[in-house]
Amino acid sequence: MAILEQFSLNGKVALVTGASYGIGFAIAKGFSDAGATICFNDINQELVDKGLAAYKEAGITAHGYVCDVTDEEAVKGLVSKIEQEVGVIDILVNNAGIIKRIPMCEMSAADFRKVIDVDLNAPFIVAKAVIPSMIKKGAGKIINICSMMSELGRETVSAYAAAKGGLKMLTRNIASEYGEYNIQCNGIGPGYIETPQTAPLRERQADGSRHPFDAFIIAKTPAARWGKTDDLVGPAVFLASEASNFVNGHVLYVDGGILAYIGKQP
Ligand code: NAP
Ligand code: GCO
Repeated sequence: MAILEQFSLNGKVALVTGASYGIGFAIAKGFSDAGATICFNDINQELVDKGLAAYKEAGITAHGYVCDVTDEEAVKGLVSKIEQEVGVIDILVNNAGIIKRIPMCEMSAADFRKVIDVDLNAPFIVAKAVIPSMIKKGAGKIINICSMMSELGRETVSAYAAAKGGLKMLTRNIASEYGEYNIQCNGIGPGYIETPQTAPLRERQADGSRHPFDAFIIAKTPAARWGKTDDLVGPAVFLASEASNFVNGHVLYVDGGILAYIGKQP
């Protein structure tokens, strides 16, 4: 197969969760540019409508569904609807996620559980729903959106770090358990990316100066900038395509070098 053909997603059906905007939307758009048919879900009709309008504006006919990824019955219904209306899901991206920035000793167990539910239990639930058809088809790609917090800790994100660290291990376990069926499960670990999720960390100060966390991230990142959602598209297409057929259980960090760097010397 010619080298560029290996990266083609022609004829593939992709489901990207929580992909009305942000990282999920950028990845889905990249998949469509590479030839895939796009299915996405989001938590409510308003977000799905917003997503459908954004895909339409980008010239993409996407299939949008309302589905809470923490609800196992709803996820089973979503997957069987997509199989009937569009086809068997060849590529799953577990992108939907939430974060709660609360110091650990002030965080309720209910809030901790909520983050684990969306960021760790849900990828398990959605992967479990798509794997049987992938096995029957003899191929499948699962990409879990991990984080810097799959490797690093920081103040206020205990639940998120626990979930994303767990997601890294779920990725390795899916690869271990289903690799023999030609299913590849890998992670993408984005660095600090400009999306609404990180907007509070980039808010300008009253005097117009950078938010201290914003300045901290620029100093911590060898690329000296925040990532853009488009920075994740090439890596995602690679992990969704036949070019990565022998890459399994890997987390590809797309972080401008953060994990390689000890930080600026004083
Ligand atoms: P985001 O706000 O996390 O977008 C995720 C989408 O998932 C939103 O549309 C959200 O809806 C939806 N969602 C939340 N709970 C859901 C549920 N139970 N069922 C279905 N959909 C649900 O924005 P993002 O920054 O693009 O993040 C995407 C993924 O990348 C997340 O997993 C995040 O943790 C991860 N990530 C982000 C960064 C970054 O710097 N931005 C870095 C590393 C990893 P709502 O709008 O209602 O919340
Ligand atoms: C935070 C951020 C991060 C990023 C991302 C890093 O508060 O530290 O929100 O967790 O969103 O996941 O990779």
